[in-house]
Amino acid sequence: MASHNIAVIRGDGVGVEVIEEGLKTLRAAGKLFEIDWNFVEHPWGSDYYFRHGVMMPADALDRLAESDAIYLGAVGHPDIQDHVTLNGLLLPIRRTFDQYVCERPSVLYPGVESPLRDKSPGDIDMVVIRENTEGEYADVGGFQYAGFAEEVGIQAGVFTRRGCERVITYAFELARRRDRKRHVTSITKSNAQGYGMIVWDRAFDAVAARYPDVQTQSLLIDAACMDFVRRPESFDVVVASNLFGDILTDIGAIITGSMGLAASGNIDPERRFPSMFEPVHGSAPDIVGQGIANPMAAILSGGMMLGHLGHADAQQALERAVLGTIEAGETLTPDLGGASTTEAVGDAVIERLERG
Ligand code: GGG
Repeated sequence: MASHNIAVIRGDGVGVEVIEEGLKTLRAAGKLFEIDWNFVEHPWGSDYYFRHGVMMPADALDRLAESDAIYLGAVGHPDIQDHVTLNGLLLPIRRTFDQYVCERPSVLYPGVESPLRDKSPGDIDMVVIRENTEGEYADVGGFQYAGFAEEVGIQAGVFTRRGCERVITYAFELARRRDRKRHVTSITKSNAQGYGMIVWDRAFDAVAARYPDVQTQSLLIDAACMDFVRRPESFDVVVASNLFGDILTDIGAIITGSMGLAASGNIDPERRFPSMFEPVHGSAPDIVGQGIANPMAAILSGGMMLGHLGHADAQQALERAVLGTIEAGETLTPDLGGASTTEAVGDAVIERLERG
């Protein structure tokens, strides 16, 4: 029997609610596929911040380092500025554990209606690979005359050739593994950002030359936003910087029906450190406590964690159970047009999983 230590950070808002369902489904998958889970819960996030003035304790990263993977809900609270929650928890984890790949699939599943006209299941099936440790999210910059009328904020984007090449290489390997269109799109803005994005473009060209069997295109971020809406079927694997990837994956989530279906993995491909799996959505304070958040993104993120830990069969079974629940259309949360609760959706997925 395989055994895994998983650090669980439910975090804030609906993160707490959807992770409950994610854990339920992982336990059910564990029974079916002989996986012994040791879930270690860490009560970090905004409530912890209100009590201690920090999002997580000083030794948090050391404690997380002992785990095989991290399962995260969401961070964000209306009474705390978002840069505090992000820089206090999410970003240090991604950087410390060199989770330089953020893998975010966008798939239009059968039974889900896209807001785009004439898009059928299968028409949209892409994966955005977001650079996750540098770029526009680099913690480099500063203020001068902070708080005064003359205040200045400098925000540097950091694009290293090594950082760009390694994430782009991951995208090409994924295009080969998917073996769908064998196509990689690079997202750039080197017409306006003539340093960092030039390094990105050079890295892309250098990596592409090593993969003659993979077709490529390079799109400016503005054109890419347009094409995600206009012809999403043209994409297979998309590789983008930290900020561009973040923006594109919200579009990817919404054209495939709901933020509540968008799963993600923050991955250290070299497996030196724990990778972290989380729904793309945030803490959704507008619906917290109502029991109506869609847990499917958290469940599918748990599925990605299963795959990462070597349980492809369990991942596929869990995905089939989620897709079956969507297609049946009986137990869905309001974002997908249903009237069911978060808990009922978790139960429905488990029932299907156990039925096989
Ligand atoms: N579950 C993910 C989450 O809480 N996201 C909050 C957020 O704002 N993330 C920004 C980012 O991933 O860059």
